[in-house]
Amino acid sequence: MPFPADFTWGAAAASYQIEGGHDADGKGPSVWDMMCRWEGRIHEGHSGDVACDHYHRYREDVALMKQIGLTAYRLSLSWPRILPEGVGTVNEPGLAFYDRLVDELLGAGIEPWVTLFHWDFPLALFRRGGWLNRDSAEWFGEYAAIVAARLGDRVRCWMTHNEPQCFIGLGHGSGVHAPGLKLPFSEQLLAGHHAMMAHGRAVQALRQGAKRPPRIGWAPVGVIKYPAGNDEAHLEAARRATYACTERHLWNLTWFSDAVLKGEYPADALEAWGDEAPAARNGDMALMHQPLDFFGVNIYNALPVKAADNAAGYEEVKRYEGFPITLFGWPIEPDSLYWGPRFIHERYGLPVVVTENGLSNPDVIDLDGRVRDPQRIDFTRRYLLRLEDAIGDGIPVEGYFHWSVMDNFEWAEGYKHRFGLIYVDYRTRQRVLKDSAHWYAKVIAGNGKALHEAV
Ligand code: GCO
Repeated sequence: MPFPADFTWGAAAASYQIEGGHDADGKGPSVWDMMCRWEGRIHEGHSGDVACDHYHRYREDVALMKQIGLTAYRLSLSWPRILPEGVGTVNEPGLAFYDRLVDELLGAGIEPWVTLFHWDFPLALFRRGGWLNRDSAEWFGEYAAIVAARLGDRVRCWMTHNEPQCFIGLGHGSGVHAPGLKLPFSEQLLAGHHAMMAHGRAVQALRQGAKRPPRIGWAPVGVIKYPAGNDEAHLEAARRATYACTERHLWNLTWFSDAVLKGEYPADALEAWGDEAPAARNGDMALMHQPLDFFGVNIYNALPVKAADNAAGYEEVKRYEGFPITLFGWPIEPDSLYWGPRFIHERYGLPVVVTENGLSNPDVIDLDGRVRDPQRIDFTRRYLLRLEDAIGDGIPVEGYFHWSVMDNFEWAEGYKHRFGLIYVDYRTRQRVLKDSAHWYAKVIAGNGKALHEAV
């Protein structure tokens, strides 16, 4: 049975999506608090003001996590809850919340995996230019140092940024996410450049300030291509396509990852994007390029490609009509959890942790009070079986975090989508363990054995 004995079986969530308490106990506003007050930007005017009210109900939530048997929980910290102005004066009650949460998790035998930035950027710093300001690297470093000093005696596993492709591309390009900017490509790349320097500063701060020797990674989107056929030519085509970075957008694997893991931007992108690429000053790339302990990656799907007789050497394959999709419309592609970790490990050499994977499903509480979500069970089973294949083929995969531990605020989509193992009734904030949570509990208890048993 290939899952290693110490495999991490987790679930994930993010501060703005579940906490609520948007102005509780001295918290400052984030760009998401701003965006949610911007008319017409969020589905039906929803906001994360209360969300799952996890800020007040974290004890109940940790108890539910324990019931599922999670060995780890991936949370993110709200930067403006800790530093209302983003820098300067620390909001002690905000920091104390994370203290209590970490203690509660450890008391339940659940290892906290902490993400420093999952998109709730302090509004005060946005007004000073946000990621477009080169000083943002120092701001983020200051925040990371405060967190390391406070939580670093108990937290061992850290991630810096969640999905730079999204908070830059959607936040500063398409404007669909906060802060809602539609900047020219060159400005998006500049913001991303500073965010990667911020990543570097944060890694340094964690290594300097954390008492427990930290294990540090990050959590970008895995933009993955997989071979549409079995032979070597298609495999090589998929590898090339996964590593390619020439199209003028941020939906690629290598632009940010090469910077962080190799200390250079990919040559094909620099050639294709020319003057639009940021002019790195002396030391910028070295700062981004800090040693990491694992490559965390969020993988939901992937795109099939095949070998082709063209300049690129590959082309996308159209999916068949009626191809399975989730409520979000995202294709169900279990192969992504095989090829994603494999191609990432081949390029960057680090052990891989799947920091997010899951689906949006139209779950309801049935008349008898149960939440039956066979689609989530089937989806997760298919994906995890492919992850197991990757491990079987020698790819070091150390953990898997289901997105999400509970239904939550899905950004511009508001509460339309339910990704949770735990159902949340937003009228009452009542929680119900879905059938998938009970099934996942069995998977965890047997270290993956249940994946091979009929559901
Ligand atoms: C992400 C997002 C999550 C989303 C999830 C589903 O990291 O993409 O961080 O916050 O809720 O991916 O879209």
